[in-house]
Amino acid sequence: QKISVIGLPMDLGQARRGVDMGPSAIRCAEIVERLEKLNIEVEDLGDIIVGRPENADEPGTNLKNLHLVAKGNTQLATRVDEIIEEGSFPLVLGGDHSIAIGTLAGVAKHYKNLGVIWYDAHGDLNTEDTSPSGNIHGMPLAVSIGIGHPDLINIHGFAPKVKPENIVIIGARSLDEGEKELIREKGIKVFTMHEIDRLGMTRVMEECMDYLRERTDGVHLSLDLDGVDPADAPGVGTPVIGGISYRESHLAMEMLAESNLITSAEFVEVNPILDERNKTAIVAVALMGSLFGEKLL
Ligand code: DIR
Ligand code: MN
Ligand code: MN
Ligand code: MN
Repeated sequence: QKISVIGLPMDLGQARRGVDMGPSAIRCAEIVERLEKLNIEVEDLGDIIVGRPENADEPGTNLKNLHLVAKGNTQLATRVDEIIEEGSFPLVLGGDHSIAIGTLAGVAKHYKNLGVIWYDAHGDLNTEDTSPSGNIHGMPLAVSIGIGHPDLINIHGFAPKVKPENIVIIGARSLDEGEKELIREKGIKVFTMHEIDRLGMTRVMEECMDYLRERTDGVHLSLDLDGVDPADAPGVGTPVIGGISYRESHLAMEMLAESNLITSAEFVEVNPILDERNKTAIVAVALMGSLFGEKLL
């Protein structure tokens, strides 16, 4: 199968500038070459152009940069939709995690029961009312289940994109109060760091995949590099200690590769300005290699 790489170099969903250079850093770490070595056909569609904000505050909302975030995601949804239409696998490079709004909009059109693996230190389940920051990168999962600003939830012309019971969050260790309530209310499945410590990554992934296999007809992997421990992935805007190790992440990706469950993926929040010699992009590319079937022997 063919993989189509597309970047959305947007940093407007959060407060740390520089994550718009994520797609470039990931290409510098040779994502295309890495996947081609696996005898996969890869096309790089380049990046979507994002405008610059004229002023950060938008009238009538405390969502930061709402207009431009919605615009970038609307374009991304169309491109991702086209990629799947052509029978290719969309691999989306961020950008901050707000870009998952567009990815999921484009992907979800093609599935009745899309599953989502949300690999992240955070829940990204905030709304305008519960968000402590006003940053849209803390909201994309809520938006995808149809909760949030109409300009975001209706992107690509339908809502919701995903059913709450088709979502699995892995690696959570920083959840806001409103997010915890939503998780309980909607019955979203979460493997926090506690479960990863207690059960081990192997069992967590087995349970995750068993859960999704019986209820979904496609699974999107949304991997926020801050899910990985900051010792291994320091180049992120909102690092949280006590995360998933590089080895555990590598194992998780290899298990996903073996399962053949994943039908689309995105890697987000790589910020080269905050990084150490592009380490986080290199980790992202290594994880993508494993996800697409790389093996040592
Ligand atoms: C926080 C941070 N929960 C917020 N979220 C992050 O601003 O909503 N998500 N960093 O990845
Ligand atoms: Mn996130
Ligand atoms: Mn995060
Ligand atoms: Mn390995």
